[in-house]
Amino acid sequence: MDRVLETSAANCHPLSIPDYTPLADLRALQLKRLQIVVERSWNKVELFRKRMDERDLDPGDIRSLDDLAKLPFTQKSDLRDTYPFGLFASPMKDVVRLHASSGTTGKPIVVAYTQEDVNVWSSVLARCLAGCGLHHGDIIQVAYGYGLFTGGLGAHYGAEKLGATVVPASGGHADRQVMLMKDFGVTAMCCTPTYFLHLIERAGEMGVDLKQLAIRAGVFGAEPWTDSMRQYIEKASGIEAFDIYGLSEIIGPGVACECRRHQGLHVFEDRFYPEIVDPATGEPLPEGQEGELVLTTLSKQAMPMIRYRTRDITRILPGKCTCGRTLRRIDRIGRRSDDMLIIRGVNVFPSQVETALLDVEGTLPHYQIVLTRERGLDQIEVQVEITPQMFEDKIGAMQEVHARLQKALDRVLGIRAHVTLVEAHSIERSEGKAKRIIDRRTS
Ligand code: DLL
Repeated sequence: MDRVLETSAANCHPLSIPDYTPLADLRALQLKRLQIVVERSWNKVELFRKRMDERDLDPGDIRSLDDLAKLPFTQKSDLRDTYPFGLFASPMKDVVRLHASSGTTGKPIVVAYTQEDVNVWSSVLARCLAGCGLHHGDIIQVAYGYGLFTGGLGAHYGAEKLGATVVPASGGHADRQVMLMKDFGVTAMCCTPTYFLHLIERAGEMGVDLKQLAIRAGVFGAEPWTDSMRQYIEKASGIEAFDIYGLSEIIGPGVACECRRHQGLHVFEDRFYPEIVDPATGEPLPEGQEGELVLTTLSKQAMPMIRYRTRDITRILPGKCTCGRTLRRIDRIGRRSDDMLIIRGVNVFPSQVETALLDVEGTLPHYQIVLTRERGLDQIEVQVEITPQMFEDKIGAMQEVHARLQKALDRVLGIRAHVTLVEAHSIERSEGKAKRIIDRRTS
């Protein structure tokens, strides 16, 4: 297994050289690109120009990176309101690709790429994969969905750019995924963390020991997952698991990714400028403080995004990563500002549930949170799968797991959740983003 850690631009993959740009040069590059993208948006995107006019601003007002804070935010509703092509800054004849992300309601949001945008996307993805220790000669299976979702094609083009061999498996067909992994000598997997959990399980049932296969890395993202989940995956499969972050509005996967030091996710900030703001007021927050991630695309042509409110909660980690990259790092994204459940006045996040349950032995990382309302009062039930051994064991062992889980949840949640232990496999497996919350409350 390749455990050599790169420490400087001198021995990194050629595509990763921008990761090590000296800070002063990086800031100068960011400002130059910011000025160009603001000018472009002002010229080409009606909504942006209108908002700039309302603030009495024009592109010439952006003289430093701090001036970014003067600019108006963009949010998901802006994409919905201008559906499908209202925020494009390039004519359709220059758009080579469209993707779309389905929201919870109504129409999807549509995003566009010029050829240059696709090239940039491929190279940031290649930089992600290189940072995970992958290179020419690796065989990378892409089990993110191919299609309008950005995961599949994004990872595919990045892996090709890296010079690796791509296995474009797309999502689904777990048995076939395991077979491909084994027969093709796959060395890395790109999929959602919950889908990989499913593959670990299927491999076990098929009598395939992942630890005996060539696979050594997994590049997992598109949904929140915890460090406890990483430990579970690494222990069960013998691979090194990496967190990759991104969103369609900005480019897709490849906005930020962990390196082999696993000390946060490096933001490819020569392309995407990160800010953290107070989710309630929109005021910028200092480094180290947790808040909402706001991103500005510094070189996107077809659909630039200025100060896009991601709703994802994280912080910029202070200090430098020991890998030598100068790119700032964000903390793992555990939650969104809009996935917070308020149960009887108490804020509850699914990630708290995940951490609590994975700490209790005998449970499996498959769970669901079911919300109901009884006589006007919200109830929360956490359904957790337990290992088959535990299920077959004496009642006493199950009661003990139940008690430990109840205690762990009481501690993190601050309200009483009803714990239900369920048999392995009874919770539906995801092929993409897992559905953790079943809301049966009727208002
Ligand atoms: O999920 C892009 C992607 C594909 C990222 C493959 C990583 C790997 P969307 O469907 O637009 O795009 O969803 C974006 O997913 O705002 C986050 O809330 C969440 N998300 C993505 N990656 C992570 C992650 C893709 N590593 C939304 N950790 C984002 C936590 C993530 N949440």
